[in-house]
Amino acid sequence: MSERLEDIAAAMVTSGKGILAADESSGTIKKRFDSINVDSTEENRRDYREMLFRSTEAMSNYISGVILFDETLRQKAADGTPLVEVIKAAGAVPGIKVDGGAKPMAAHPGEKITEGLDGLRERLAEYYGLGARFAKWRGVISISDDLPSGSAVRANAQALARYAALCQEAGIVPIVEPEILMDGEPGDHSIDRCYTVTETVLRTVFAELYDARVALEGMVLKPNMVIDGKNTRNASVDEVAEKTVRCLKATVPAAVPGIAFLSGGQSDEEATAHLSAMNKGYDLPWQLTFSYGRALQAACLKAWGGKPENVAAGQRAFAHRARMNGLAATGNWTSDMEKAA
Ligand code: 5MM
Repeated sequence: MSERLEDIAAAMVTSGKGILAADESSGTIKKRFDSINVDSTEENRRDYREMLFRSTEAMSNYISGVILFDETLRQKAADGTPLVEVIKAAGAVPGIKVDGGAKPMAAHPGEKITEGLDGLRERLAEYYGLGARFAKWRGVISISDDLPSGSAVRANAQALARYAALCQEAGIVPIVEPEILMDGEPGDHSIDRCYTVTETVLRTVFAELYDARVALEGMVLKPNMVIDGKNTRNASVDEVAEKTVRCLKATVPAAVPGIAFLSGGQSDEEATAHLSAMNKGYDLPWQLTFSYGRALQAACLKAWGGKPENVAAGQRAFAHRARMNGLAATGNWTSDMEKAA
């Protein structure tokens, strides 16, 4: 693989493939394992992720890159092969989550600011040495009638831009992830409120990226879709697709090679249907694909249940979701394919 930022970014958004977000931090993976009554030990986390990365059919056909948590980037498979090598052998690019998590923002009740810039230059150099060729930083934006505040949007956008510039300096492609929460509290916002907030946030993020001298050709954007809140969800697939595409076209420069959505708490099938509708119905200046965590892993996690004898079933579930989303990334998914499977 070539080491130019543009080439790495292009590989991450190859047509018909998308990114597996497997970068759950210790707290989040524990929550996921709690849901299937499995202890979150280092070995169980390794076994689970090894199962995903060794799903050859899914990985080599539909997954362009994998976002890892620090522990996983350093971990070895049961047979001693570094997990990074397992990912590379499947033809996918290894990536690393480098943010230090979203923390309560002082004097801003209900809002968060992502930490982790101190020492980032040194960490990026180490991660490059360990094989990471892209990174991810997530800014979290609350949404309600009154939120977000302008200062929380600006602070998060500036942190994303400073992170992105440091990544590019290190030869690493930054995934820039400003997430407007669909499943936060109160979760009763309309799709039009989500449109307004997403537009403001993306405008602010791209202004900060420009000021920070980030090369747009060497980054990938990971946004939320324009969608109503978890307690008001009823916008149709077509409405979500139309409003999301309109919002992105109004805010994301065509120099950005690709946009890879987060799933944000949508059901597996919703996340797939929305992506497919966007790719099918619109002429787009960038590649539009997925960078799902929950919407790629939920079925697999359940099928596995922490039992070695269920590894094949877990891999089948993951392969199915990966294939459905790979088809959605070219607008070729239909709901009949879910039933047939
Ligand atoms: C996999 O979850 C990622 C990391 O979460 P924490 O740092 O909170 O543990 C998360 O950033 C994820 O990459 C994106 O939100 C996309 O995942 P979903 O589940 O929303 O598709």
